[in-house]
Amino acid sequence: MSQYGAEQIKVLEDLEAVRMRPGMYIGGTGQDGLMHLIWEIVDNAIDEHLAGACTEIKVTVHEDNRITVSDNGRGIPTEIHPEAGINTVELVYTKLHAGGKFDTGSYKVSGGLHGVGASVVNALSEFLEVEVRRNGKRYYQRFERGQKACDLKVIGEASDTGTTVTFLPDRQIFGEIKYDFARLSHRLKELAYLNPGLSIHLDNRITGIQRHFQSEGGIAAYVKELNEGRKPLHDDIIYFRDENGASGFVLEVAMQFTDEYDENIYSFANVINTNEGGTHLMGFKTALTRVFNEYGREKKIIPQDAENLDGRDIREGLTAIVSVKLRNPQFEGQTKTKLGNPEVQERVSNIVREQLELYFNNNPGTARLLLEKALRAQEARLAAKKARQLVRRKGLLSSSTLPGKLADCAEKDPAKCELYIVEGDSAGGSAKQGRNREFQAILPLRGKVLNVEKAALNKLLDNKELNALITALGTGIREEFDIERLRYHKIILMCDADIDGAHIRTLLLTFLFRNLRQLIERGHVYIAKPPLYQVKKGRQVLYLYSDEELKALRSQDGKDGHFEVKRYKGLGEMNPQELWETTMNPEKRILKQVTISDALQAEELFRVLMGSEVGPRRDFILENSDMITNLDI
Ligand code: TSJ
Repeated sequence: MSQYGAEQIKVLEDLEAVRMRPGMYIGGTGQDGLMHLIWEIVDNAIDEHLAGACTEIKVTVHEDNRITVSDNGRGIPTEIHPEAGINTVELVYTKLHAGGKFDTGSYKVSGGLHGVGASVVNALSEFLEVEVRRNGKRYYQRFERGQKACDLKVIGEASDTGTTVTFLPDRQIFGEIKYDFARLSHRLKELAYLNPGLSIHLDNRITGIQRHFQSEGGIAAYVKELNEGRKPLHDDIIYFRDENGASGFVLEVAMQFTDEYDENIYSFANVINTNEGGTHLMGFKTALTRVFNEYGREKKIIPQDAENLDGRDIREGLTAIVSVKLRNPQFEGQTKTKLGNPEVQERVSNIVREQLELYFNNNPGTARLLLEKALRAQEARLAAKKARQLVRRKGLLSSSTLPGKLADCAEKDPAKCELYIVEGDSAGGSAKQGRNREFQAILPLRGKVLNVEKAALNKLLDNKELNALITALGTGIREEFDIERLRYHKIILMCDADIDGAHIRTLLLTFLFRNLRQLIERGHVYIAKPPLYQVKKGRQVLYLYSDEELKALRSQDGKDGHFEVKRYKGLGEMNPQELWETTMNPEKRILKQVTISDALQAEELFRVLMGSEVGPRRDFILENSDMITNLDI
């Protein structure tokens, strides 16, 4: 009894800690935090699938923002937990990190911010209800803001087994609740590819979109989809899987080379996207480089006197997925998305070497083609390097040929300089007048021109607008990219807050992602957030950046509501002074730093928007309906 009391106090303390500092547990209380709540719950169902006990997962977004996640697994054990003295369901929901306690040796998805435990979701939800179907019975328990609202009870009979969880994120913590539907369906689709055979349903009652994700083809099918719209250099997807019975280590690789220049390698550990890479990715890359060079030398495809191929030469145009499953993943890095387990590198490297050698021996035609492509890439890289050295030596790196549209700044130290890329000539004009010309440069890009030509990204290099951008940045692109020559350390995309603006932003991000990726990786790229509303209250002028702020203002000032609200339709409507005040003044402006995962998403959106299939495009537009409502139809 006294032990139970102490246990209860600990639970309340934990709850309090989570509610006091939600960011520590779920990374924030914005979109990211909301997404974490969903993944935390979904991951539990995925774990059940990885344990071989669940084939179907259903996610429902209700009109009132409740989320339901349901699986057909074994059902959370309802028995009294021997150590804790309470039923296991309650344990899972009230004890921090309770997950591992009754782990059965499956591949827990407990990486990074995921795996903080269902109790964290519970603590941050207005309410959370669990239904467990098990032992022929339906059990039910409810919690409110993390605290038990009733004991686990039997509410009926069950003919199947499974777990259903429904929760409503707490508005006290998250404020207005707005899910990122594009992200939600992207990740569920990814999970379906990473777990072949698993059936995942998404029923979004807010948008009215229902989707079913299921792939028998797994990551090979994923690579195929990623390469849609590109020209593959070989028809087949190179695929292999290796499972080690003793350690339970699983490696899966799917890859295909295209005639593009960029490399797209996605790596996963226990189905978590390891954005920052890690030992599995290192192992893959070193093996790839080694096999290409060894095979190329052996077959005399690489000339005797030629340098070894560099990894970058080989990976040009490669789309690949490297997925590992292991028992004790260590996640490191800034966003906990880098796999740290040291033993993994050699394991992966050995398997990839063996399998790729096998593939090359069985497909000598493809092997030769890929090696010749890599040799051409090497040639181009070496030529570019030589040209650059030549130019350097001659001291011809002056900015004499900067584009005419660029209004450059006075400051010469790149670390202090900012480049605003502005949609449209009229907004560009206001920005030029409103800026601080000491350190802010303006490059207006005509959105229409970009939009017309967006169908063929390769052709973008012939596009005048983008050429001006490349010249202004100073770094060159792809193989010639040289970060040392970057002329501005902040590159700020300033687009209208409507769907056209979103289009252009997507296009620009995709362009940067494919051609100047380091700019994003190193955190040089930002998105400016212009205000949506101007509010005049007598002499006072306020700028509001979201509908929530407007709503808050209206409810606050409801009574003396004597104000004029103006909705900005675009940047062009702001005069130079306003633009400076709201969007360019470093003291007041809101900038969002673009992460590589933003860019990845933009890349995918781009493919969806430009792709040949109409269905996904329509779904995307519906899933981003908050942008649509901003349109003046
Ligand atoms: F954690 C949770 F509550 F958030 C949650 C758990 C949410 C959802 C949607 C599903 C689940 C969940 C848990 N689905 N299936 C399970 N399975 C178990 O907890 C379980 C069942 C049986 C055994 C066993 O050893 O017999 C072990 C486990 C871990």
